[in-house]
Amino acid sequence: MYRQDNFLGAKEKYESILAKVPHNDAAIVGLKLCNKQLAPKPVRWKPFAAAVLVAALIFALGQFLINWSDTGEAKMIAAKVIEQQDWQQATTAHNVKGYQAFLNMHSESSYAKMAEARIQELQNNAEEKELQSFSEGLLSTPLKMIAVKGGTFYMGCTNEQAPMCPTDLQPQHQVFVDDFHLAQFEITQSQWKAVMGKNPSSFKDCDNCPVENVSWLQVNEFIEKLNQKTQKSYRLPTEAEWEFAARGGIKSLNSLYAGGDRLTQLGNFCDTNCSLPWKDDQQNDQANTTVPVGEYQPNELGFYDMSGNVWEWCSDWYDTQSAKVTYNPTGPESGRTKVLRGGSWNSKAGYCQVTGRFQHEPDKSFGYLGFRLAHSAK
Ligand SMILES: [Ca+2]
Ligand SMILES: [Ca+2]
Repeated sequence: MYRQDNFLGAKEKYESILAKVPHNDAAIVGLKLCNKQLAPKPVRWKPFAAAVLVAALIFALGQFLINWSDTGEAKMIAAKVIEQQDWQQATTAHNVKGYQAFLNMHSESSYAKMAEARIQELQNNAEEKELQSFSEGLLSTPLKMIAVKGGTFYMGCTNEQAPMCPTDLQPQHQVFVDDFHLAQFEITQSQWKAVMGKNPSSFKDCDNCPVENVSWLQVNEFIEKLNQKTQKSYRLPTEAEWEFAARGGIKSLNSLYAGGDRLTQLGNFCDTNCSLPWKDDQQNDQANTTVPVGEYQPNELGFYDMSGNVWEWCSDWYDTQSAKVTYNPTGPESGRTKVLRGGSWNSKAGYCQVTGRFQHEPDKSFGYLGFRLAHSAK
């Protein structure tokens, strides 16, 4: 500022001299010098541009960092936290609506498959609640009917049944059965007596042993009388229903016998105690003839003695198996013999496999033939 004032003062002085003496060379040179010094300074563009560029770069970097934090790892972490919170909410609610809402929001989540499985499980449970097991109290011993949720299965000679696969179990074929009820135990002597009055069994004095020595026709008389008493519609199971239940239904573990692979724990067959020529010399099930129902282990659905004790009449006429896929098959329209399933105290182990089949004319009765009851779900 000081220098500017000096140059202004000098400039006025030189101008004053030149006004009087226009050709004064010293004043002319002095005025030029003053004008040069007083002229506005040009803008220094280079440093300014560099500063602007640096500022812009810093701004851009800031923006990049802000954007990176929004779209990168931070965003992923935030999404995971939300997903975890939503999953926790769904599992706390534990209902179809909650898991469905979770799936709608997080279809790609690692919990998605679990959510789908839980929805399926909840829906199945809801259906099972509608299909209740029940007890028939009119008989001396309550008749417990287990609800069997319907489904699809391969009937006949499936891989695990290889130890005994006669031609009438082949080929395995797909079958669908609807919901139904099946008696937890073979019908006992006391239950038979409560309806029919007499006990036809060969091995008497055992109220809780299965009734045997009953023909298919006699069994149907029993059912008719029971239905009159109870105003229900009991019936024999179809062969497909029987096998589906013996295999454990939708809970099947694909065992050789009903409930497992060790027959001595599951049922009474012709073991070392048996007096018949085909007895098994290696295995001991602790029983010679019939035993009270429910003494061995149950299968996946809670049914007892579907392997062994007494053969069980089914509603079907006997036929060889068909390769066709079938829905609620009921067997041929007519025939000579009726189907029996599951083996008995006098059978080889192989007949006690869940596929074990036998047949008799409907009017025949023997000490190894009994039955259990079925009831349609609707
Ligand atoms: Ca036995
Ligand atoms: Ca049986």
